[in-house]
Amino acid sequence: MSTPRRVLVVVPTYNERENLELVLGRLRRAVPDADVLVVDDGSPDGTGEIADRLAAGDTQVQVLHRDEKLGLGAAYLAGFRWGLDRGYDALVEMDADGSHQPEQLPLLLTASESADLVLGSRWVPGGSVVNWPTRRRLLSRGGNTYVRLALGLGLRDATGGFRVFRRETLETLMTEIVASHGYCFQVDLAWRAANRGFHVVEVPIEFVEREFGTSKMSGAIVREALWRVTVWGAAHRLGQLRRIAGGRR
Ligand SMILES: Nc1nc2c(ncn2[C@@H]2O[C@H](COP(=O)(O)OP(=O)(O)O)[C@@H](O)[C@H]2O)c(=O)[nH]1
Ligand SMILES: [Mg+2]
Repeated sequence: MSTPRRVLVVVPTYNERENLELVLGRLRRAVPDADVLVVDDGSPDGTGEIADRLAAGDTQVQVLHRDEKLGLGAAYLAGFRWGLDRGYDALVEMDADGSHQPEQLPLLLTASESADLVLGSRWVPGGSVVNWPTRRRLLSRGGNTYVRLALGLGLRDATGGFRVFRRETLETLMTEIVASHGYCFQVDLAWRAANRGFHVVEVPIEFVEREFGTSKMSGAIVREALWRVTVWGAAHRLGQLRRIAGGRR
């Protein structure tokens, strides 16, 4: 690609006091040209103030404060809107807890030069997970298998959140209302992108479980993902049946 792309890394935070400065430091060293937007949902532990301090010392770091915890999906949509309005060419999703290693982002960005959406993938050859308890490993593998079977989606890791979207991909996907609040937002966008015929590529990553702070994954988040994927899957299969019955295929 000849003209340099403007890249925005959107980093959602909720109670990431011990992690944010560390991970932003790594990110700024690994991809110095990229701008960063921290989207904080009013973290009670003061993460928002830490983000403000970091932004005050670095013109490439900005902060979007939201009043309350409205979920990962809503935080990302707000961050994407912010980035699209400011003309960024590529928008990146990355966790604030160090699980997504900023040093691997250049590989994802390179892949995104010839793809509409790049997924950092734990479950393709070369991908891995470090220090995850068996419960989380099973949840991720099981969740991804269910997504593949229910939706007929040929992706190995549709639930991950280390991604690069080309601007045009998001512009299209965001013309529809994205209703998912929790982590199922990730499946939602990957599924919509694939359905729309966008070129989706998986790049192996090493996912490292956080050292500090706690996960915000909850039973409610898993339940939302389960029922939404089931409903999408049923609608998808019904559509296929209708097409067969209508003799169009
Ligand atoms: N702004 C915002 N960030 C969130 C919310 N829920 C989770 N996060 C952030 O999303 C990222 C992934 O969350 P995490 O709890 O590590 O999930 P896990 O890796 O699946 O255990 C982290 O950077 C969290 O701080 C939310 O409701 N709002
Ligand atoms: Mg995490």
